[in-house]
Amino acid sequence: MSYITVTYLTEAKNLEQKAEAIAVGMTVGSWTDLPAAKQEKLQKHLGRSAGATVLEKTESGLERGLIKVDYPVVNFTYDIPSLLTNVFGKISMDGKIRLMDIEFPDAFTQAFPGPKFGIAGVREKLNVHDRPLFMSIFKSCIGLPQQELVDQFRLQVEGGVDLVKDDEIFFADEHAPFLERIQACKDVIEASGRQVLYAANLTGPVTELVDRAKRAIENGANCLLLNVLPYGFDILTQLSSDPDVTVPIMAHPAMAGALYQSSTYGITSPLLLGKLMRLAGADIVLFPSPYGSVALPKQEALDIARYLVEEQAGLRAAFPVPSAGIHPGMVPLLYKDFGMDHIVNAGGGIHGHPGGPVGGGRAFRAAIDAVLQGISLEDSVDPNLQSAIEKWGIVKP
Ligand code: 1AE
Repeated sequence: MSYITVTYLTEAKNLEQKAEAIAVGMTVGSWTDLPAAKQEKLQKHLGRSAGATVLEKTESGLERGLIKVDYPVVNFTYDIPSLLTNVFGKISMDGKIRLMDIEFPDAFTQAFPGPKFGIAGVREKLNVHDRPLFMSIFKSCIGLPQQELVDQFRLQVEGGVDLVKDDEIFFADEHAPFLERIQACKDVIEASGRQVLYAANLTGPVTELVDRAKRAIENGANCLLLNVLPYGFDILTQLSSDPDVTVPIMAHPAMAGALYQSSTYGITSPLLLGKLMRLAGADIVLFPSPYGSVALPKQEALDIARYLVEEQAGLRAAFPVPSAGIHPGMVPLLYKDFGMDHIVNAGGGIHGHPGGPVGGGRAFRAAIDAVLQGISLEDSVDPNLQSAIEKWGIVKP
């Protein structure tokens, strides 16, 4: 029989018994009271404890630690709503319990589309294979007339970015409607002679998102941004598995903090933003870096990136994008921690440069070049990079 193994952090009088209780309660409901004939019928649906590790005794005498529960794969349909409801539905409300990790049998993973493009496909679209990619974030888009937005886009492209993403809060876009700004930004990309991906924010009622994505692509969209958690993981899977959605999907982590911030409740950030985003089909995944604003503990950010790229039953690797508060002086540290296959991403660190978005973009590109050439940022002669260092300094690895 094949099982999905789930690790929880919890507390109880006896952790081993709690694991048994969850294994039965979250699968067949009750066991010892069932007549033998019913037990025989339900045996294949019955969960089992896969062990408990006590980490400490609490002041009130409880055991606090990790428990593992095996859930039979036959209890699931192959989608993330079924997965999360089965392994962390009702019990997420049952006192101190945190979903730490989920291990899948390969056959389960392979039933998901995963990223359609992944790292290799995104690099192919941009024809950039020998350096980390570089992305800028539109800032102050709400209420901006389309022409000003397009001018801002042009400056970002001129600064040397590979990707531009909409601000994720950009929903009310009556001044620069979705399809019109996609067409206008496409014209800017074509005029630049460069290959640039523009991740336009896919918004609207969830039932219309797949159609809106297709219309966007017909109108020249070459990448789409999705606020995955507010909409739900399943719409990401619907988009990535649709043969007509032929562009990379970028996942924004909006609302993730509500789920991962507590050390006692919720879902760990590596599972939420790493494993599940990739399984559901994100090609590019933003998450808080360990150094800037809204920072994550370093090991968590590294674990998110690891889950996005490590071998996983043949799923394509998704691009890690450690984000928030990034400036050019962080590029050596980003490279040391996340390596060649990540996307350097900044909003304020580009637009807030003394030379504007063009200077900001060039400063980042100079920082990336310096790191790849083994030159320290202080020794770079690039004037845009030196202005950035004067403003923000260098964060040493
Ligand atoms: C983790 C999400 C980062 C994000 O969406 C964002 O807008 C960052 O902006 P800056 O680089 O902090 O200005």
